Amino acid sequence: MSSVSVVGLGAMGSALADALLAAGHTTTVWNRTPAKAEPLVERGALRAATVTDAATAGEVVVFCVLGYADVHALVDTAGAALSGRVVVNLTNGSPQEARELAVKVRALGADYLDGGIMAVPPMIGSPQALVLYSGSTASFEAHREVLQVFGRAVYLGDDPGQAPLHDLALLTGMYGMFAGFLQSAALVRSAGADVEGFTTTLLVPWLAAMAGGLPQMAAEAAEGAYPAAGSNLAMQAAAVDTLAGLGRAQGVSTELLAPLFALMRRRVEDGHGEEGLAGLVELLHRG
Ligand code: FVH
Repeated sequence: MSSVSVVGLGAMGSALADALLAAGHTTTVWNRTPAKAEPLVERGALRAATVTDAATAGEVVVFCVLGYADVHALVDTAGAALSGRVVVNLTNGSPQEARELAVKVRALGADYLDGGIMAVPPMIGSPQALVLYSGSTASFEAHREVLQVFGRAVYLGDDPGQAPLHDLALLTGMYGMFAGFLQSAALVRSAGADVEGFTTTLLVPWLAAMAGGLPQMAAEAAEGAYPAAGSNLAMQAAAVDTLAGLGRAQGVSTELLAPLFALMRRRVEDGHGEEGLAGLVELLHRG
């Protein structure tokens, strides 16, 4: 069992501390607004009076606050008390912010791991929760058991920026899926049809089937070569004109997917109509 401190007891920090307590780890907690520590103390957590005390108490010090500016201020306050500790920062931010914080933490004599939580607070501690880590390999290996308390722990290498980069890339994929759902739900509702039935019996299985093609598209994007497997881009670009037309006819805005359709047309105009859809990566990232 390890001694772990959790700094920041919002919805997520409280869930993390709860999971540590449930797993039997000695858990010290600190929050700017002290009252939020109460329920955790009642369940067996130790209360730190200051963030410096929290840093002193834990071999592993987890930060989960609103933003990086807050983490910087807290790390500055704890200062030398972090020496010899492993700082695990689970606050959302950018790859660059993670790298800059890692430099500051290492200068204090601590190790740094950045983490991206792919879960909402009620999922923490369940097999459905995924947490991405990057930074110190030795610290990830040494504290793997603690980190697995939060959910499936996936390590992405020693560059601290990799966890936030992959976190943001996963969120990007998720929002793309939500965009498709919102547009199709609006279309179905505009026709007076059953949105819930459509979603459950048709859309979810359809998206699952289409997701099966993503590994092949990923291989093409990695290679930079886009052979069309049945559905070339010229055909798809023509079909999206029909989609946009249906939206207009039904009084449904087409603004959500319009940028994607514009990219498809541009790629065809650039002479890549015989290729597959994954070729749009070339317009988004000019390597
Ligand atoms: N909740 C979620 O679904 C997502 C899942 C993915 C990861 N995010 C990120 O986790 C960070 C914390 O999110 P949270 O849900 O715990 O957020 P809140 O419930 O709003 O709690 C915020 C805590 O941050 C403390 N805090 C804010 N500013 C400061 C500061 N200047 N100094 C010290 N602490 C600060 C706040 O303290 P208080 O207001 O209670 O005094 C809360 O403990 C976040 O990066 C998400 O993006 C969550």
